[in-house]
Amino acid sequence: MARRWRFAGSYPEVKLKCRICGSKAEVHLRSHNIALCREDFVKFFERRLLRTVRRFRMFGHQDRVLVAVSGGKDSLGLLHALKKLGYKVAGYHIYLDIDGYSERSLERVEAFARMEEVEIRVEGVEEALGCTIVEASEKLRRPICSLCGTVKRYLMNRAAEEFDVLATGHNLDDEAATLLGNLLHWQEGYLERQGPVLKEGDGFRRKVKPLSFTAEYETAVYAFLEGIDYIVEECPYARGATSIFYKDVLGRIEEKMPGTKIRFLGGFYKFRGEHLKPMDVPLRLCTMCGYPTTGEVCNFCKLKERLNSRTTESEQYISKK
Ligand code: Q46
Ligand code: ZN
Repeated sequence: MARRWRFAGSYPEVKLKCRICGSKAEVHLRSHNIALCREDFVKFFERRLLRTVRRFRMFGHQDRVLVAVSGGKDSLGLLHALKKLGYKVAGYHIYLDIDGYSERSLERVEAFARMEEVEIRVEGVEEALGCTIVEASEKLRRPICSLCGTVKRYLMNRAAEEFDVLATGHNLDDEAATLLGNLLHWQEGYLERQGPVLKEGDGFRRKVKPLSFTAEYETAVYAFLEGIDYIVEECPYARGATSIFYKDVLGRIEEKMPGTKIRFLGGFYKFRGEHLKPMDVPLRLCTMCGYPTTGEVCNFCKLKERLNSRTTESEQYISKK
């Protein structure tokens, strides 16, 4: 679903001046109660990103950071900004093979890699799983997004092995919507783990979300101003997702009370740091692939096994006929 982003300049009645330099403002950030010109907005965006990285000790200039990129504004904007700020970055894209959406995403990712001269590794789900996500969902009659989540998590963790940190483009709107969902359903385990940093350990690399305090509107404006050609459409399976409903609800609250999202999430992180301790779940190595897991076999290998047994069952059925 394509969204339209509003710039202050698109309202003839709004004559705002940049808080920093006094020239004509083009970006109005109601949640921060400031208006900025293009150049100062870009600086503001990058400064806050840097502050978030440092405040949560996400990584340093000596670390190699793998940025997971979908082809959208958040992840490409993050990779671009981190590179500009002098971090050692590379991108990682998972080709999902979904309708025409995946081709269009890959085109954007490849064009970005050429233009920015940054390495972006591409991995296809089909090679890793033996079939596409859509085929897996049809064969196992399971919701596509839950399979997709399992596969993406596994592949990302595996790809991050050669790096120090794995960064994703989750923004303030994503994180606030996740928090709302976790609170509404009182998902204690998820609440304990929801944060801008997931510590490394037992074979997993540290996972970080440097855009946790940056609104989706701001990443869209940044990507536009920095000339990033990103994919605007969302995955067709995202339509009707509960997370989008939560984002809309929070968006309406934000309209009435600017700054609510940032206070909601920031307040939770503070509370979590003081009162919630994520439980230490002992991990062992998957007996099939050797990757860390809580059980004997990891979810990805279980999925592969189920798909293989389905294929064998249908082959037997056909050969009997
Ligand atoms: S989970 Fe579902 Fe997303 Fe995968 S199938 Fe598309 S909407 S891409 S974040
Ligand atoms: Zn495994």
